[in-house]
Formats: sequence, C-alpha cells, structure tokens
Amino acid sequence: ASVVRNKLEAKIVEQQKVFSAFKKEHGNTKIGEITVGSVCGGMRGMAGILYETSKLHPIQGINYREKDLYEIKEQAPRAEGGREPLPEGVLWLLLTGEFPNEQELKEFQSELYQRGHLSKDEERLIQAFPKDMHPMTQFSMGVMACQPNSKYAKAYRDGVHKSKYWETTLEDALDVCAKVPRIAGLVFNNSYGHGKPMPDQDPSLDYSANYARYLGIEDKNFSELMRLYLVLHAYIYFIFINFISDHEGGNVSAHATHLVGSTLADPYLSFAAGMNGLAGPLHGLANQECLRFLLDFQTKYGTKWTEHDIRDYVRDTLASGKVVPGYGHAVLRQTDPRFMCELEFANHYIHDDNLVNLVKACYRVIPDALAQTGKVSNPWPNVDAGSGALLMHYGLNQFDYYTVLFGVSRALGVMSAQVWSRALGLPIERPNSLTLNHLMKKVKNE
Ligand code: AMX
Repeated sequence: ASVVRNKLEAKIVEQQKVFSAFKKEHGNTKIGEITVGSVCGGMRGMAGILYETSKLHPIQGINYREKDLYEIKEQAPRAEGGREPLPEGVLWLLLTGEFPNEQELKEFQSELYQRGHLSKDEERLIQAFPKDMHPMTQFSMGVMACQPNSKYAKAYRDGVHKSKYWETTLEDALDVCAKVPRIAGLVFNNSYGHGKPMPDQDPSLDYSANYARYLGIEDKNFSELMRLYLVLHAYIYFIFINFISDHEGGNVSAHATHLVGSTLADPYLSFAAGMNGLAGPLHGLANQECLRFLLDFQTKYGTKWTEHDIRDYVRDTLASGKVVPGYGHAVLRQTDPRFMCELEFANHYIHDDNLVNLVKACYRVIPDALAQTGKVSNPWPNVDAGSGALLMHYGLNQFDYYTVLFGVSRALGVMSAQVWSRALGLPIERPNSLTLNHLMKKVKNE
C-alpha cells in the first residue's frame, strides 16, 4: 500500500462526514441561477462540478488546497540545491491538503520510482506506434496500453464494496502519475529519437530528472555534470510549475477526466479521455500558437527589434482580426501567476536569449496596447505567453510535443481529484440538455 494511504484515509473519513451532513442540510439551497447565456455559452461561469483539489480565482490565479502558487513555491519541498517545487511534494499536497515531511517525501519518491516501471509488453506496444503519429495520440494510446493493469477495474470486477472504491483508485492514480513520464518519454523517443535507444529509469534521479533524461537532456561529461544537474532540474521543474498540474475542474481536460470517471471507469480510461480533450487546439495547443506569434515576429523584425516594433506588430495583428495569443483569460483578471513564475525563472536562469527577452518586452508593451482596444476583459499575459520560449531555450523545439508535457503535469491534478471523487461517492454526471426549441419555450414559460 502507498505511504500516503494512511494520511489520506484519516482525511477522507473526516471529509466524508462533512460532505454527507452538508448535502443533507443544504441539498435545496440555491447558489446561483442558470441563464440562457450559460446554456448557449459553453456553461461558462456556471458552478456545476464538485472538485476537491484546486480552485481558480480571478485575481490570485490557481489555488491548490487553498494555497496560491506563490505560497506553494515558498513552502513546497525542493530538490537539494533546487529552487522550484518538487512535483512529488505537490502531488502529496493535492491528495492530502498538506506537504509531506522529509521522511514522507523520501519514501513517496521511492514509491513513485517503483510504480514508474512499464512492462516489456507495454513498452514494445508504445514503441510500435507509427513515428509520424501525433505525440498526443501516442500519449493517450500509451496510457491505454497500461490500462489492463488497472487495480480498480480488477477490484470492481471482483465485487469490491463501494466504500472502498477510493483505495484502488488511489493505487491506479499513483501508478498513472508515476508512469506518465515514462510513457511520454517513450513517445518522445519514438517521434524524435531517430532510433536512439530509450534510456532506462535511473534510481539515483528523481521523478522530474528521470523525465528530462528520457527527453535526452543530459550530458555525460563529468566536469559539466554539476552545472548541468542544476540546469536540468531547473528546466524540468519549470515544466511542472508552469504547465501547472491542476486548474480546477471545469477546464476540458479536468472535466473530461472527471466525467468519464463518474461512470466508474478506471483512472486510466478517465485520464486518457482527459488527454484527448487536451489535444484540442483551443486547450492544450495554445502555447504553440503563442510561440509561433513570437517566431513570426522575429522573422519579420530580426533580433534587433524595438518596443515600437512590438506595438506595430500588435496593431497589425488586431487589424487583421486575430487575437494576440498568450494574453487574456476567460476567468483570470490579472497577470497569470504562472506567467510570473516563468518570468522569475527566466530572470534567474536565462540571460541573453533574444526570444526570452522578446517575451519580457511584450509584457511591457502588450497589456497597454490591448487595454486601448477597450474591449478586452483582461489584457494581461497568461501561462502560454512565456512557456514556449523557455522550452525553446532548452532546445526543446518539437512543437507538437509541448502538449504532452502539459499532459504529464496535468496527471497529478486530475488523478488526485479522482481519488477524492470516489472517496466522496460522487454520482454519475447527467446534466439535462435542451434543443433550441425547448430553450425558446422555456424563455416564454411555456
Ligand atoms: N487579443 C485580441 N483580442 C482579445 C484578446 C487578445 N489576447 N483577448 C480578448 N480579446 C477580445 C475578444 O476576442 C473579444 O472580442 P470580440 O468582442 O470582438 O469577440 C473581447 O476581447 C472580449 O473578450 P474577453 O471577455 O476579454 O475574453 P474571453 O473570455 O472571451 O476569451 C481568451 C478569453 C483566452 C479566449 C481570449 O483572451 C483570447 O483569445 N486570448 C488569446 C489566446 C490565448 O492566449 N489563449 C490561451 C488562454 C490560456 C489557456 O487556457 N491556456
């Protein structure tokens, strides 16, 4: 059993009582109204999902278990010499609401290492995918290739009592989180490895560093090793902090995972569904668009651009009826704290990179330019404004792969949420749908 299990069980028992009393008392209490706008507008702004692990706040940005990103950066355990939160510590937080102590973290890291192994058959299956298949398709299929080992699905077949669903859901959730870097690494190797052998998991490295190794970001030159170690860590922590694991339950990847999970489908089936949603251009692909915007700018103005050039470029973009990618947000009403983390990271680790400097200059120029249009609700940058440029800096220029990085990190959020959904016994989701005709009649009270 997992080292996190006992801690989690105590919290779950407590929260189950709170939840059931709350449901009984407030089952009929109104918390909002549904408008025609919400029905026609993709349910935007409509509260309809119970999701325990995180909440998106218009001003503070994302909160994990009531902690904002800055608090997480400050309080989360880090690797020796590292500056960024360890994903293992963040996963523990998402599950339990607390950070692990040193001993717990150590045991949890070694547990995830053990769970991160794929069988020979699973590896072979993933390696047999066509090299030109989109990395997200491979990733989702790779997760599905591991699904036959679902412990939850087996327990369900064996007739486990529903009060115990969460226990094997936890087992699967941890397995999925532990295995996704390996699956994503195999996909990378398959698509871009040019036949190079896939490195094995290295027990001396943590979760993120192993993933970086699969992506080929390592160097055997010993004299370089220390410097590289830090860079490598910095790089990979950047991935996790910026494609931050969770962004409440209403975004497509989280909601798709949650919805499929509500049928009591196991965590592999649910997570793969979420990843298929993440593969959509309006969701996980936005950071590619943003990078293209910056690269096109460089193509036009070279590397000796000025802030005046940026202003012109934004004006031309708007005049041609396009949006400025990386700016604005459906919920946030301030600079995305995830962007601030990117900026802070870049200020510390990256000097003299023209593309990164362009990101910084855009931050000085674009909010004003967008505000002048008078219609943009939020002229500030979101996470996508900086992430692509940072990845490019580290030589990760395979654009099609960026969404897979996003997917690996999202596993931590959506899988912890699924443990809680089963623990609270949430029912199958089944909202009503209406035809336009019905909706029109409802408006007239017919
Ligand atoms: N550039 C130009 N115009 C913008 C804009 C931007 N970055 N952001 C918003 N606007 C425009 C809208 O297109 C809309 O114009 P319209 O009235 O002519 O249709 C008007 O401002 C009002 O929109 P809004 O209320 O500010 O935003 P929204 O909630 O409808 O949309 C979002 C939010 C993110 C889709 C939008 O800001 C946008 O398209 N941004 C650029 C793309 C982007 O960065 N996407 C990634 C978001 C982060 C993520 O989830 N990964």
